[in-house]
Amino acid sequence: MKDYSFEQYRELFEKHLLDFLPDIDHKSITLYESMKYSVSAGGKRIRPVLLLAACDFCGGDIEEALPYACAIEYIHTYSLIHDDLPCMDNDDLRRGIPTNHKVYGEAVATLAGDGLQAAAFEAMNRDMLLYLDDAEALKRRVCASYEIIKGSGCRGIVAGQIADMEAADKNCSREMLDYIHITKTAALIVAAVRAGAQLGGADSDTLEDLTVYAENLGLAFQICDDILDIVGSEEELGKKTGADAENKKATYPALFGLEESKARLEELTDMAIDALKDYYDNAELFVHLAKVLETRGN
Ligand code: GRG
Repeated sequence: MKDYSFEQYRELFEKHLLDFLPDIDHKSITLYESMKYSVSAGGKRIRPVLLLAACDFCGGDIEEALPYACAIEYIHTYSLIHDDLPCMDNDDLRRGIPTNHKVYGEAVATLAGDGLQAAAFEAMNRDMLLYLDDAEALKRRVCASYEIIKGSGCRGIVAGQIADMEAADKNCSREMLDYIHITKTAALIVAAVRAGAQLGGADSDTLEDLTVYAENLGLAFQICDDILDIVGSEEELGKKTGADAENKKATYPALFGLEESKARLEELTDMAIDALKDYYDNAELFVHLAKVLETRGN
């Protein structure tokens, strides 16, 4: 077990960030440049780090998990590119730089998102092809890729995106808001943790505990994001603030106010940490990450 810090997993990940973007001949260079532009723009890299850390935590080889870590970051980045498009949230700034469509135009940005999603599937499938003769290793990889694809699809971020759009400027129930948060945000965080755990060969109890951790972390993450949209700054976040209110988005602070949102953030953080209490110091990174997140929103 490497038992790295967040920064060490992140550093390893960054070295391989572009490894799984397909070789593209010069005729498609604009597409490649635009994919690379958004992937290389930074971001916290929470999903790939969680994937690598969960793999490590469960006894797996993190080098072998890199195609899946890249895949989940490619999918996350594609979702940000598409979310920023004029037909969606129409944002100009992301990760501290102009959004993809501001630089490359809407059509190329749409294709860059499509290309990144396909690159994610390609990275995972190419890796699986190497293990056709090793049933156990192949099974872990198929399970990991299933988690990632499920989180990125119609039971994950795509469902969340449409629910988020449809709830704007309407009365939204707590149940609907939870559904939006679970699909739009928690699904890919749960996918990262579960995919890493599957790659590491987790037993069913550990997989369940990590899932409870990730579900609570995912919800906390979105509430924190919504709080920061009100109290954070553009420089700190690398994106425009106040956008939720402007777009009349259904958010936790909009429905319940800032104080109740902070209390819910604390409650979810405690539940996330509590899910891993039996693992003591071995779960330090996961506990630390939950606490850092909570502090950002408070
Ligand atoms: C377009 C299919 C599709 C989905 C879009 C990602 C998304 C769904 C919408 C973006 C808006 C938003 C607030 C989504 C919730 C998830 C979230 C908090 C994304 C931002 O993730 P970070 O903070 O971003 O990890 P970085 O840039 O650090 O990677």
